[in-house]
Amino acid sequence: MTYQNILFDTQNGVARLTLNRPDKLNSFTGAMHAELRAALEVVQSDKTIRVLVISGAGRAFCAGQDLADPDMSVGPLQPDIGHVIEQHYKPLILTLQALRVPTVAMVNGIAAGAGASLALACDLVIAAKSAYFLQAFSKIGLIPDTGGTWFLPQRVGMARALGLAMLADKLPAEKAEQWGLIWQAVDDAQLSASVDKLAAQLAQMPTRALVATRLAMHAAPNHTLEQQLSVEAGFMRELGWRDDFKEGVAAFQQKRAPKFTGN
Ligand code: T3D
Repeated sequence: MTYQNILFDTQNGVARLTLNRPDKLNSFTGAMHAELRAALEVVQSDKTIRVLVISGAGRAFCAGQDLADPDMSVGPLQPDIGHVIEQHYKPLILTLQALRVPTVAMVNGIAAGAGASLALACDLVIAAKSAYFLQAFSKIGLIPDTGGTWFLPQRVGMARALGLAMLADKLPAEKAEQWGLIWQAVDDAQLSASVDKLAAQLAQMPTRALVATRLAMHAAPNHTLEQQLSVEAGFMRELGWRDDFKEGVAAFQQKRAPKFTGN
C-alpha cells in the first residue's frame, strides 16, 4: 500500500509508524485511519517485526480527530460521532491492545484529544519535555474517548483524571511522568536517541512474554486475586512451552546473554 497520511517502515525488527499531516498537527482523518489499519495489519502479520514505535511528524504527536474532515460525517445519523468511534477509534485501540509486539509512543509534541489517548494505548510512552497532553474534549462538548476514560483514572487516579478531563488544561510531559501517566519525559534533544535505544532493547526481548505482560496487567482490574492468579498461570503455562523460555533458562545456566527470537 502507498501511504499518503502516515510514514511506515521497518528496520532491524523495529516498525516505525509516523502520523504525517504536520500542517494539521497530525489530526486523524478517515483516510489516515484506513492507512493506520493497513500498517497495523502488516505489524500483526510480519513476524520479523518485534516492536512498534508510533510518533508524529512536525511539532505535534497528534491533535485528535480532524474537526474538518468530511469523511467523519458518514453514518446513519448526521452527525453520528458514535458511529465514527465504533468504525475507527474503537478498532484502532483494540488492535493496539492485542498487537503481537510491544508498542512505544514517541510523543514528540502536542498530544490532544484522541491523540493523547492513542499515546496512552501504547505500552510505553516517552515524551519530549516540551510536549504536552491535552484532554481537549470538554472544550468542544465531548468526553475523553479512544480509551481516555479507561486509561486516565487507572494511571493518575480519579481526582486527577476528572480534573484533566473536565478542565482541559495542558499537562506538560514532565508532570505527566511525575503523575504516572507516562513512562518517561526526556530532553527534546535526547528523544530520538532514547526511543531508538528502547526500541532496539525491546526488539531483542522475548516478545510473547512482553505482550502477555500487557494482556495480564490490563485484565487484572476485572478480576479477583484468585481469578488473576489463574490468568497468570495460563500465560505462564503457554510461555513455558516457548523457545524464548528455553533460551532464557539456558542462557542463565550457561552464564551468557540470551538470544531471544520472539518464538
Ligand atoms: O467525529 C468526531 O469528532 C469523533 C472523534 C473525536 C475524538 C477527538 O479527538 S475530539 C478532540 C479533537 N481535537 C481537538 O479538539 C483539538 C483541536 N486543536 C486544538 O485545540 C489546538 O490546535 C491545539 C491546542 C492542539 C494546538 O494549538 P496551537 O495553537 O499550537 O496550534 P493551532 O494553530 O491551533 O493548530 C495548527 C493548525 O492545525 C491549524 O491549522 P491552520 O489554521 O494553520 O490551517 C489548526 O486548525 C490545525 N488543527 C489543530 N488541531 C486540529 C486541526 N485541524 C483539524 N482538526 C484538529 N483537531
